[in-house]
Amino acid sequence: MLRPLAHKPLYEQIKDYILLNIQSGNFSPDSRIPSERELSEQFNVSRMTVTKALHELTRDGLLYARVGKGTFVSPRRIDQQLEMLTSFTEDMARRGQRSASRVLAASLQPASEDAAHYLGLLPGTPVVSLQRVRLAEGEPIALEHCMLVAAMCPQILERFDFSHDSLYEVLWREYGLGMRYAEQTIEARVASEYEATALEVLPGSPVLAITRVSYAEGDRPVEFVLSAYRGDRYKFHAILRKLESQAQP
Ligand code: 16G
Repeated sequence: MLRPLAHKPLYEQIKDYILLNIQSGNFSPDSRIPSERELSEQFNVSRMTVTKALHELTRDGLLYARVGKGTFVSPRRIDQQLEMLTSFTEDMARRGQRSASRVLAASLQPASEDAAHYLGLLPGTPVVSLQRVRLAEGEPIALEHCMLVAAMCPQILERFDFSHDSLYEVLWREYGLGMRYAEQTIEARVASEYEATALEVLPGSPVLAITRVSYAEGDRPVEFVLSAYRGDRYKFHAILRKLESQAQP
């Protein structure tokens, strides 16, 4: 089945074979793929060739290895479009996934320098501080620490249970705060021990650290959020358009 004389190296052809099987659903997420020995016998190539193919697919996050158990297909990454302002609950619902949250902390706190700056408050002004692990199909995806201007949503923590309520829905339905736009930065770093425990990954695993400030009508900042999304489960997707006024290259 492999073509030794083709210009594509044999290990690349094995990669293609595995990728095709993943794309067609033949190798489903979290299922074990054939062992190195099976693949080398099937294609009549050396173990080294197969090892190289599996190593590259693992490095690129498409496969993962479990010591003594074999090589498995990675779960698909959640692809979030960057041009739409959505809530976690909406994002998951659009993908047909069940969302939930573990509330780690919820209280009124004096605004830190940073929170005050982004929310347009004086440091020390009360903010609602809500820390949640966001789950998709029961699996932790992100750790979010959200700070809200307390005066805009009185009694929110007493009235709602954010282990199942959607924050954006409550803000809109109960407080008339519809999010109009948000500004966010995304950077890669490794998970702290605290984040790793909450996300159920090894300390030092990659996360996407996101800082978001969301605004309601009248350019009023409502929330300042610091979050860590699992690097192995999340990717962001953006459509980039050239400005009409921009000259062609
Ligand atoms: C998203 C937002 C977060 C917001 C949350 C509300 C990002 C990076 N963050 O996770 O700022 O607080 O949705 O979700 O997208 P909820 O309405 O489901 O509680």
